[in-house]
Amino acid sequence: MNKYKTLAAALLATTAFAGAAFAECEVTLKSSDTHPDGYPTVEAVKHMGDLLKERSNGRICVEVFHSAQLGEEKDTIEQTKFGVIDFNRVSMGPFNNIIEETKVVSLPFIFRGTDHMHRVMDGPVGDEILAAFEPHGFVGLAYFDGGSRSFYNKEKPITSIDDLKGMKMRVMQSDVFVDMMTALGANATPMPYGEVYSAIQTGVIDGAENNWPSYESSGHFEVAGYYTLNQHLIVPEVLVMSKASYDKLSAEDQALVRQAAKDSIPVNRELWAAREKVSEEKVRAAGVQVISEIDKTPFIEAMVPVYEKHANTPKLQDLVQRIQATE
Ligand code: GTR
Repeated sequence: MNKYKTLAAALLATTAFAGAAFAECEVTLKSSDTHPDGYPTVEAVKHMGDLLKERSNGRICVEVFHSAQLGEEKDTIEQTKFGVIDFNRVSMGPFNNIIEETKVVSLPFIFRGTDHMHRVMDGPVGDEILAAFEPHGFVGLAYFDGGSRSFYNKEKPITSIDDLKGMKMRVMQSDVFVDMMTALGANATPMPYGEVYSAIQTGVIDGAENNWPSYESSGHFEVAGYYTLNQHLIVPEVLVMSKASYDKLSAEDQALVRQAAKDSIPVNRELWAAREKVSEEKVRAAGVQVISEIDKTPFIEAMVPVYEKHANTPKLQDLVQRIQATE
């Protein structure tokens, strides 16, 4: 057998296996994730699928397509809206230009830490933001952890805001993050996650920003070896369902979906906490230079115009105030 025949046989075997795994199910719902198998978000959605299958007596199954097999986040969000994809686990970032409430929890330095983020998202503000997805064709189901995001680049250690001047930095496809980078003096380049590695490698950009697990699993640390722990963003991740797919389920099954999604949160949090440590150790061991001594005050002060521009209605300002007032 030549190489291609072997590959074709392997693919066929995987498909046949997947087919068998879902053969007993009445409905198999598709779920998308940009991250690789084993990543905390991917595993949490698989756990949700297991719960759903068990609680529906094997009727409802979820097939998780990891590693951006169904596309990059912005495109999969479109497909989810139309019910081509049933579930989607994405960052809040790519929703910012669609659902204005998601901008509030994507503002730089809005959360004081992961515990604060949990208290906000587990409470009434989190519920309100989940409900805001519905008029746009999505059912907001659960929030997952995305740690805190920091800058990395291939040129030099960033030790102060001045070092960012003129640097070409990738951001998620959201105006909030474009304006954040501009306010820091950098040149913001919005692009899909899957394009970042080669964009750094070929010099289209100098760097990007992300949490430890993404910096590690994407391999970006191999091409951008300076990581500055400025922690400008704590953006919750969200699991949504297509409203079109949700509406096809009975009320009982809809309740099963909502509960299974909620029950996957503790699994995600536990896996996340462990993965953050493992990823940090891995990139440090690979020789990444980590800059942890950094004064965050100038970064925070530079964000005033970003808040003014994006929290620009009484409703959004009220959300900002309630988040800041949450202990
Ligand atoms: C990751 C996040 C992804 C994606 C990615 C990015 O931390 O988990 O959903 O948004 O960042 O930077 O595009």
